[in-house]
Amino acid sequence: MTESAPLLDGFVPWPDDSSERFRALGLWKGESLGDLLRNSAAHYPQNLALICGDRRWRYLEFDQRADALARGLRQLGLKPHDRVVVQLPNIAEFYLVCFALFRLGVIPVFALPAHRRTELAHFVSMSEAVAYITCDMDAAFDYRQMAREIQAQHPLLSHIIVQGEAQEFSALESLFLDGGPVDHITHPADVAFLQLSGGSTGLPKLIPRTHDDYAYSVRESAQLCALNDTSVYLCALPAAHNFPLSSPGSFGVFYAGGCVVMVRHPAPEVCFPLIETERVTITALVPPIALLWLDSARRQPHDLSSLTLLQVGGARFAPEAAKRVRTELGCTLQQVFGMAEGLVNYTRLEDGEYLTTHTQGYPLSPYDEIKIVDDGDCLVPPGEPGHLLTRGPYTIRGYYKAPEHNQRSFTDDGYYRTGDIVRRLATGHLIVEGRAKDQINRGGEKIDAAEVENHLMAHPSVRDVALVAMPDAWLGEKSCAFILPCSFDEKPRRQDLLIFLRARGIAAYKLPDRIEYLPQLPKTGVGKIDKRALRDSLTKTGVHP
Ligand code: OOB
Repeated sequence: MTESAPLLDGFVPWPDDSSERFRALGLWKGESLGDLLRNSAAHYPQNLALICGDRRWRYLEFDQRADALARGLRQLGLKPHDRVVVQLPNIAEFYLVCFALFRLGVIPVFALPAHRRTELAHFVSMSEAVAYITCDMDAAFDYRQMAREIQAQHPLLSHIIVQGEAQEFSALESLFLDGGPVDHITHPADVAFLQLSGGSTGLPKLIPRTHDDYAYSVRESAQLCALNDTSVYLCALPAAHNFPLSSPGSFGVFYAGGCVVMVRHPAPEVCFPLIETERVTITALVPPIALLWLDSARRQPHDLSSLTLLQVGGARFAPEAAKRVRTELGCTLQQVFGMAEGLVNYTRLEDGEYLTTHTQGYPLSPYDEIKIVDDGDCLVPPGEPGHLLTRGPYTIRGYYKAPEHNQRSFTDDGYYRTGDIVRRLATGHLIVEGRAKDQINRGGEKIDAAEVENHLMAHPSVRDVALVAMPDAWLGEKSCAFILPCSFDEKPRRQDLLIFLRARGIAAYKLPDRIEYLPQLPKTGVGKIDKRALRDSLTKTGVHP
């Protein structure tokens, strides 16, 4: 640990008095995320830590493999504060890469498997990454080809490391070097990794999470969910997302000495047999997958009795569906309303049925501060809906290298403007009522409307465009693009627009689910596109805003 080394450039730390307070209260313990695995390897060396396909690793072996990879990555030339974009499917190597990088003080930038060329290129350039770690193929997509295209545009990207058939790139398997434990060279107050924000301003921002703050949220979440060394967690959502990573997620399970079972797809056909054979006790899903599980539960032959806790979060879970969890899956439901920027709210295991099915819980930590305010930042009366602002021991004080954006996203006294509209019950539980940010929540996958609009505007036949959310029974929300074509008689065909968007290299979930053409887009009094009128027009018959 190098106490005096400067923290990552571009990171906005907590003010000194807050940091001192969090340390004095014992919330920030001065441990790095690399220690999290090291400690469990010391306490539970022979406990099963990870199951991935045929591979079953005990803690000792897991820890040693992480060290071996750290040595190889160090030999390759990676050094503290270097940034490395990591894009892996749900495979065991994902965690090895995480812990190896944490131990080196190298900073992973977590991309999701669905991200494509333009998004990856943006993460690489924003973080000035020196390396990209990915896999050969997944879901019939060749990540190596994408790596070639990105590297051609980004000469600073010196290393491409591929799990599987590496072709001309460095094979991840070749980077495991035997030797003793790797010393932690990170300062716990420093940035451990960069997460991606859902975004609402055109381009995703990077979220710097420190060892201290993240470890705190992991430990507290593990305790809140009563994890212990017999817990078995099914990681069915993309492993790098904050929910399955830390709420309490895999890291919470590693902290508690339990076992993580990785699965590449959250479909019931894949997950139910694993729940039965591995005696899974807890998992986390987004609402559309939870619905799929509920619909399949009755007609499947597998024994799901080991499952005691189903966490659902990332998007609104309808109370009618929430009520079915206990009866149809036979386990406790926990709603989780969190954000990669920090704050996570949970319904508690001891909450009654109403609170569990109708609310999104309350903050993890008694030191989370929340305010519910009107458009002028004044507190709303108790029980009324308003904008949710928050600050606390694990909520960031600024995005990475984004000073202008930070002016808008944070108050002067450090509260993060979540963009969510919530209401607080007398019990303290929050209900998410809506959203003020220009984002579409497609079953937990966040779509930045401005980002997709920018891509569509690049099409020569599009004069103007607005992307809005439309209700969907399955996903909660889908996206609809309203297009003002340059010539109404020569409208671009829907199929051509989708081909155009795909060719621009963006994740498939961002492609509009529906496209409508209008001779003009409705405007508000100040001349902005009236998205509310467009959204309303979708819920009425016909489209005549
Ligand atoms: C989680 O994190 P992100 O960063 O992908 O998305 C955060 C946003 C929130 O601001 C809110 O708009 C929405 O997703 N959201 C929910 C929700 N959970 C998240 N909206 C309604 N109900 C919920 N339960 O999505 C995330 C991070 C950690 C734990 C869980 C979810």
